Amino acid sequence: MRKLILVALAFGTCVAVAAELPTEIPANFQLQTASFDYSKQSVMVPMRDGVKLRTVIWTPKNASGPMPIVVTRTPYDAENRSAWGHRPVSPTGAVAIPLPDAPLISNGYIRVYQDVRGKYGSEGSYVMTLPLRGPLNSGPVDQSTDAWDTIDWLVKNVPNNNGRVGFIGVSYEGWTSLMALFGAHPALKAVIPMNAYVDGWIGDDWYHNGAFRQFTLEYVYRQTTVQGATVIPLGKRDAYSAYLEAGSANDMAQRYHADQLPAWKKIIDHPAYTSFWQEQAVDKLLLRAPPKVPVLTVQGLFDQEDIYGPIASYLAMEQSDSRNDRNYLLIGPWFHGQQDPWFHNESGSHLGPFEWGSDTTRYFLNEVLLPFFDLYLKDKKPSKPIPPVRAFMTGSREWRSYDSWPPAGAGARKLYLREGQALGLTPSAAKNSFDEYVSDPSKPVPYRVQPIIPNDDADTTWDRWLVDDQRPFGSRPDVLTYVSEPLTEPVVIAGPVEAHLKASTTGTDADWVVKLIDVYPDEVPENAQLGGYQLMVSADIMRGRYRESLEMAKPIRAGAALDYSVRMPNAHHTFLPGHRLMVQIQSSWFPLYDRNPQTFVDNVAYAPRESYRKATQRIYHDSFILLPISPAQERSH
Ligand code: PG9
Repeated sequence: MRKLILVALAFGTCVAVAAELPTEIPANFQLQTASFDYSKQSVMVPMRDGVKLRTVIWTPKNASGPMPIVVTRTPYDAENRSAWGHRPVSPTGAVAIPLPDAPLISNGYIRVYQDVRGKYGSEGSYVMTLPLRGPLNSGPVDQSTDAWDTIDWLVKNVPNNNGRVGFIGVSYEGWTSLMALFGAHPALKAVIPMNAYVDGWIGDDWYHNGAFRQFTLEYVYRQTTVQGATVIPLGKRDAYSAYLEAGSANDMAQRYHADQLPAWKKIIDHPAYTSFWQEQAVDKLLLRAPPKVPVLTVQGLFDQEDIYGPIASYLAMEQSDSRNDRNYLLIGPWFHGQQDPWFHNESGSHLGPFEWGSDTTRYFLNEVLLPFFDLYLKDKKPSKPIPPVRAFMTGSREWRSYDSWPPAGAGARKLYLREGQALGLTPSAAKNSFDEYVSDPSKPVPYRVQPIIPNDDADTTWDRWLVDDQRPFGSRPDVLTYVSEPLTEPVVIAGPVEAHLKASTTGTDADWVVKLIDVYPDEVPENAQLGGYQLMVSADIMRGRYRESLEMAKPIRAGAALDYSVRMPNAHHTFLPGHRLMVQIQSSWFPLYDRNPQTFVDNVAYAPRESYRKATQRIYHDSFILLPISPAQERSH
């Protein structure tokens, strides 16, 4: 604070002079840490190319012997990532550290977070999901070498460690965890990739079956305009109207200069499943270089960002797990990362209006995560053997254990779309019968009820959208709805769902969206909100131009009835008696996915305004959904 002091000068005049009192903030305040049950330090760890990565290390003080180290490598700020919202500084590590880590810090683990190169406190260049060294990366380093160098430094420099290291992380961090498996350091003994990004084209963040997820614009902008993070100045409360006004995905990016961002360009300039995507698909890489380290993969059934990758990478690793004792899978009823409360601070007892009957997050942390790390990082035998697969079943709301995924005995059963908007186990007798709708790109089907709040707005509910009630959409004239009779017996599905459509369009390109829905009875006594609710159990989109080849787009023959297969996410669900099965079909899911102009253009992301045209779509009644019907025998132990 400024203070005026009157100074009398020799000539008797008075002049006002500004002087400052000393600041009350000490230059070097020493935090009282003597009573803390952990120590925390931030160090710069050198990589082989001289780049130093900021690394935050939490060490419990009261451990009885040498401790294992658990590492997360993140693009989301190691310092902030390792602080827990309600009491980031506390003498008790289990209070100060994010909840998922509390069991670790209280059970004698050293916990480490590191900024990946080029982000936040780390030096070096940032490349989004930097590919492994090879055809897509001619440099000397990648995330596998950074993981190796980090592990090497930690085991040599962190006092009182037991020489064993585990990796864990959600999404991008799940991907960096998987990267540590390639050419793994001998001290890496266990990895838990959660909701990991695995294949950006088939079914994770950027594309689903070739349809572009333009909603990722906010993410790319946030992560790649500055070394930290910043928010796109969208200027709209309803993303639907923002994207519709703009035009194509690239028109939208241009409005915010995001078309200058190299990561954005790279994604939209590789619209087909060419070597660019195939060479970095982690499941394919794992098939080529099977890991020897035990891995526990975590998949969310309602993961709105990476619903494909985790099970895909689990299946790839399963190929080399000949004794079925090294490759584990956990499937929970979670949105993206819900089981890691740092991201959302939400309990795992519910999702939207769905109550699971127990806190599935606590179950994960205490019954799965800790026993897994204890076994492989401490040689501590679990009280019960760890089953290869544990999965929460939605509908019946229970945990089940299996030897493999999909569970043995699951058999594919065809569910046909029939006349009269019905579903049945036998195909329609009528030849060439169909239903049709007009898909109009100037009025695309919203993927949620408007206003669609942008992801970066504080009150976004993006993470819950996969459990939105589908009722508002079925009544649109551009959405076809097929529904079964009420079930008299439970129908259990466990595994991947696939739609086989026979369809035609009057355009030369088309998107096909298929939703498998559980329709609740009109009234649900224990939860009134669920009366008549339409819950998506598995749903996805495919871009028709990739019907014949994922690698090369081809125009669709207008008017021809052609076969399309739509790969859909895995489900683990019981349709209970009294419930009905429903299938909805439509040709847009906006603005999550960019609009298909319905006229073939080179790259949909740059479609000119005049290419967007209405088209009449027909769905023939020999179309069917392949359901992984399961006897779902629980493994006994
Ligand atoms: N789904 C986010 C992401 C992963 C990988 C690449 C880009 C984005 C994430 O939550 O980290």
